Amino acid sequence: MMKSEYLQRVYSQIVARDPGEKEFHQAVLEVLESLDMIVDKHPEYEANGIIESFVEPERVITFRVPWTDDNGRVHVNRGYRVQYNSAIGPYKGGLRFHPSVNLSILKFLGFEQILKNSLTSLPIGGGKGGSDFDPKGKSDAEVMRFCQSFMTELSRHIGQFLDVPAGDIGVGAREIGYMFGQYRRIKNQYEAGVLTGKGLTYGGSLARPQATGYGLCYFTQEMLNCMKNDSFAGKTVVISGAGNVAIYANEKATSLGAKVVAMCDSNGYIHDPNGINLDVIKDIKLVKRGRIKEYAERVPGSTYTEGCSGIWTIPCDIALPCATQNELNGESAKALIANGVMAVGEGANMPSTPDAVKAFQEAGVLFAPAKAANAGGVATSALEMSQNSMRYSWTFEEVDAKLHQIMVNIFHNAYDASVECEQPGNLVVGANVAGFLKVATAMLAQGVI
Ligand code: NDP
Ligand code: 2IT
Repeated sequence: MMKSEYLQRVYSQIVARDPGEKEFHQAVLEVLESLDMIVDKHPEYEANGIIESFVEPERVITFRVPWTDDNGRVHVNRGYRVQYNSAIGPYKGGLRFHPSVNLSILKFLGFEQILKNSLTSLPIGGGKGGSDFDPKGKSDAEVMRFCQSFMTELSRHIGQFLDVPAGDIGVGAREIGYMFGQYRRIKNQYEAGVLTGKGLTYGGSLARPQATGYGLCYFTQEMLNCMKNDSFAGKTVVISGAGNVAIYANEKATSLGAKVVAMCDSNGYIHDPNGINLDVIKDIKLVKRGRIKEYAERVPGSTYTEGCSGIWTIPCDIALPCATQNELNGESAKALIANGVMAVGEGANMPSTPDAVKAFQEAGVLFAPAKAANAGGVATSALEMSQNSMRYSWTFEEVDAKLHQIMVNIFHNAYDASVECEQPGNLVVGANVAGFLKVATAMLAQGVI
């Protein structure tokens, strides 16, 4: 808990106002604990209600999403967009389609997105949205009808200068394509910069699909290099998830000389001591939209285990949780530490529970928090917006080089802020403080709005 009475009061207020939003409370508490290091030096925050404004979304939109399945049955899902903070740029952040989606999850994601987007150094505010729609087992035509219905309502609330959604869990190139088509039809204008993660033929950026996973590895590599004079070369890596972030984290870690021995989906995990054959994973997940279990049937020497948490009992040097929030708890952290893990890089948003983070920090494990380590995806989304504005496109190498430089800069900004807060190497504090200072300065400059 925070020492500052001001921060305690703000935290008590959000818990009282939004009881039951446990993921949101968790994300806010971590940030306020970090701000405890600086808030006394900035009396202007309290005088101007900056932290109260910072934790309260500028706008929350919820709406009905009716759609018809292939048998003619009508389903009604709930759609959301949390427009959290636009002090430094238009709201920016992904859309998540998953049955677990609720306001608490989207508020935690939108809140973290403000700080993440600030860390990228690019002019983007924070937002998040999605639906409790489950794309699993749906036909392409069903997904298309859902996306069209979702965008029919969302289109009133977004725009290239207002709010720019992208992908997240359950939303990839297919969904972005259907949503862009519907937006273009409704608006009768080609507004490429309204969504990012688009296909290459209609305004997408090269390297955006790879960006989150690659960026995670660039950040982790810089952290290993600067804090332990080490690298990915020769290391054993465990990656949870088998989606967009996990697949490209595997690709980059492998190209940096590591061996990735385990991955998972929400049903279970595979262990391949010889190093995972990523072509097989891509075929199962990206081409066939199948289950990871199939890997063990196709690759001799590998095994499949039902259930996810056991993945963290596999010995590794580097762990990259890339599936979902709170997937790595205190017990899993202890297992990783007992097996000698040296670094953890968060590809997913808030994948480690607070007790897991504490355990890693107390054990001296290098810890790269999500809002810094996975910022490469949204940073490259902002580069997609730049290319759309210029009506131009950069080569893969140009985008990748910018992404690499952005991740290196984020590491150093977070590290330097941790030193200024007298907690050198605590990148949780460093990322929260560095991300916050820019947003707070922009909010102060713009008055009480
Ligand atoms: P995808 O939908 O492509 O993949 C998600 C993966 O995580 C799947 O393998 C999925 O398994 C697994 N997963 C999802 N929910 C659970 C669960 N409850 N338990 C176990 N496994 C689960 O999503 P992304 O790769 O895009 O996103 C992964 C994480 O990265 C999320 O936390 C997201 O917020 C974060 N992120 C994404 C960015 C992006 O650009 N896409 C940018 C920054 C962060 P299954 O298929 O069985 O559901
Ligand atoms: O969590 C995230 O940063 C994302 N899902 C990417 C958001 C974006 O706008 O590219």
